[in-house]
Amino acid sequence: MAEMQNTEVELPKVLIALGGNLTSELGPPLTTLKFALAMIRSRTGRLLFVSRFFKTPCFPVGNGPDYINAAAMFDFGGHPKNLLDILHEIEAIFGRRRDSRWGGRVLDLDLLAFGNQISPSLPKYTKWRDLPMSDQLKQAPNEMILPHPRIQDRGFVLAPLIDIVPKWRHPISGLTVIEMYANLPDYYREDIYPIV
Ligand code: PH2
Ligand code: MG
Ligand code: MG
Repeated sequence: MAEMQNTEVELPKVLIALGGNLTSELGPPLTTLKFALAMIRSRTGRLLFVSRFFKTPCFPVGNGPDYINAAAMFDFGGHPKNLLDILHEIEAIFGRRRDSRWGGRVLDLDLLAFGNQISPSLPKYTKWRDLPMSDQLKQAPNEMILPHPRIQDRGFVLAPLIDIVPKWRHPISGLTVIEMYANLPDYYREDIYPIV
């Protein structure tokens, strides 16, 4: 009889970013984010590694109140699109309206990475990653792009990631979270503080 194979399948590791800067029906952003994490845990059935919660200046500066940002990691057995649907449903439950691009929001759940998956293709990923800042305000992809094209550009995403996966490597650049954070211009790291 053939040797039994080890049937334990390693599930893809998922990284998500959480953010909010407006009060929801539940309360201030910190309260909303904590509830959202509990819902993600119950909807995905997975144990989350969760960062501290950081107070971060609104980007672009002057566009609204400070944000609370956090990051989480877990493994997930479904398709990335299933997870994106779950994240969008949770945003909707908390009253998020998906209208204005960089306006304030009660809850923003961004899928940053799904294992090392590149989606829908490397050229499309590269196109969005390299979109000039002036166009980022006007254009948004209408399909899921993985990894999230802005990971390396945002202190408010990288600071929480340092808490949970400092050595995680970007699937395309190969840079670690620490290296991406170090590469940011100083002003993108300013005034980012853990609050709890
Ligand atoms: N999200 C945005 C726009 N600006 N600024 C901060 N500090 N944190 C965010 O999460 C954030 C933002 C759009 O998703
Ligand atoms: Mg976002
Ligand atoms: Mg979003």
